[in-house]
Amino acid sequence: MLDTPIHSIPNKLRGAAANTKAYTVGSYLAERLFQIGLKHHFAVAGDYNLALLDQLLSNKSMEQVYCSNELNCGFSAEGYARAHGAAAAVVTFSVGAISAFNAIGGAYAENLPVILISGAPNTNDLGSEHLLHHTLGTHDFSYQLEIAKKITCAAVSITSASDAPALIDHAIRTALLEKKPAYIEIACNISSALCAAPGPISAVVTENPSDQQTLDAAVEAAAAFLRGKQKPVILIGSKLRAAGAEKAAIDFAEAVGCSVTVMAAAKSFFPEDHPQFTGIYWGEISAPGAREIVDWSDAVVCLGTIFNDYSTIGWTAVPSGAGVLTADTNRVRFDGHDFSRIHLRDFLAALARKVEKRGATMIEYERIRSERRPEKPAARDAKLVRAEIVRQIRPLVTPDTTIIAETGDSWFNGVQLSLPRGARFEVEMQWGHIGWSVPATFGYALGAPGRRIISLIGDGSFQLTAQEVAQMIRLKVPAIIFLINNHGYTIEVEIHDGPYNNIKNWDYAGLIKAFNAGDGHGRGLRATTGGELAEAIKVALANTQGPTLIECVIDRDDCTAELLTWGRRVSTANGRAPSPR
Ligand code: DPX
Ligand code: MG
Repeated sequence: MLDTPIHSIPNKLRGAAANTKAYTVGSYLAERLFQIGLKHHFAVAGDYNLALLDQLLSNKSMEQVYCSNELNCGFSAEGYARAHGAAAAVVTFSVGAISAFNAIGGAYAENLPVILISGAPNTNDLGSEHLLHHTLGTHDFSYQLEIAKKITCAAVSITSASDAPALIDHAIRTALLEKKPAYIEIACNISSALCAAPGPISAVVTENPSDQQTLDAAVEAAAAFLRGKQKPVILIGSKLRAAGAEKAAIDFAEAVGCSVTVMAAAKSFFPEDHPQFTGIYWGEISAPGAREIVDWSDAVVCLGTIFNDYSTIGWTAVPSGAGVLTADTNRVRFDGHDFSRIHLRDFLAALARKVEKRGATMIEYERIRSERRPEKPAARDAKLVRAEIVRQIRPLVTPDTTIIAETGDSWFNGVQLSLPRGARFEVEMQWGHIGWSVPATFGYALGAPGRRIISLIGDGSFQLTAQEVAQMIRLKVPAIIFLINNHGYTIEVEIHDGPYNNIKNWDYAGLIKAFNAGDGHGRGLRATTGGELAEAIKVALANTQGPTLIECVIDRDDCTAELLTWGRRVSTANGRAPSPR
């Protein structure tokens, strides 16, 4: 999260509610979204939400941004939340919301506070004999709320203007505190009804403090635990950002003085130019030295880590045993202890003041570290290969760059890029929805204007959500999209091959002309050699008026070595026989 993340905006800057103004349910919601720092909300129109969209438009401090479909709308908001701390998406009932639910599941898995707002049936139709369009064709309209309850941290249905302020505040507050999505359904005849004015925003954004006694006990016990260890290492996980603990993790790491390894899903959450950064830890496919440092350590301090089948390479790399200390957003566990109701950043800040230096893993790492060998440029007219694409992208990564890496070999290509201080890296590794990166790029770019956005995406993934490039053209978003056309689902080929991994080829570069439709400034270029790629990159860097998509054509089996190793292990894990009951 960049620039002005929600949790760091001082209350006085969040906009005071103008109590003299008359508020409707919709303008109340708009005011709250603005007060929590949103400058945009994403939307797809439908008759159940039109009156609500009008109300949201009445707030001139926020821009309404339109998406091509509701899945993309949800993922655009998800990308915006990554850049900006929170986001909102507005959709119509069922046909819209149920598509958006997929992205909301993603926001849940990725710990991002995305507020999904759905228009809903007129209150006069509830409990009546009326059948309504965009519903299952029964008299029960509650199914959408019931589904939403499963995939959000708070789901409310607003059928009365007088209840609206409390319900809206509850949903937004819970999302911000838990860093999870929330759902607000508003009956279409209620959004323009008058309601109370918003009170102070502090009621929505103020966190509960850590429990001081628990914090003291946890820090005492953790300091004693670390005192008994010679070779601790820190492992950074993707929940660190949601916990707002990135800075606290740096201070803690410097106090301990040990090696710091970072999980792939958390790349960029600890600076890669920091002297204690020891590389990406991903079991067998770790950066050189990182795996050894974790394996040889006698304590692994896991900060916001998520160990799933992918991040552990089919359960082959799970730190376990008495040497593991797990510190999560609100909970710390290790060696017979389990403390809750303490914020990770409070825990790290207090522990940093208590720990003794333990630099053995740094000494060890200095002995075994190997510098990456500079890659040789390919001949300008040689057929394009994957390694040459990565080589040419490296110098584009500046401190103000964000790399957005799609599920597929793009994960492994992206992980290979070194990040200067300030550069960010976004992946959706827990949810892993192919196609996420196109709308997420759109949303991220709006949430972080001024940053250079470089997206890496495979051909198969692009086919799911390609339309959102048209919205980037509409809003003149100058993202650079490297579309790796390897003619299929290569990652799936490596996990388990079959005819289902072949896809219909598209003229990806040519598609941009169709999206421009005469008045856009998107550029679409195809590179089949290193020389063509270098020329295309020059065009992309010069295009400030819209996105540039560079279709990089490579062989179907030209992938990273990491993908091959990872794919074999994941395939073995997937293929385990059922255990006897
Ligand atoms: C699937 C995946 O072309 O990337 O580098 O060629 O693998 P690579 P592509 O974008 O292909 C992606 C493809 C089909 N995963 O290899 S990762 C299964 C899947 C998923 N999400 C959704 N459906 C299927 N991850 C929505
Ligand atoms: Mg592919």
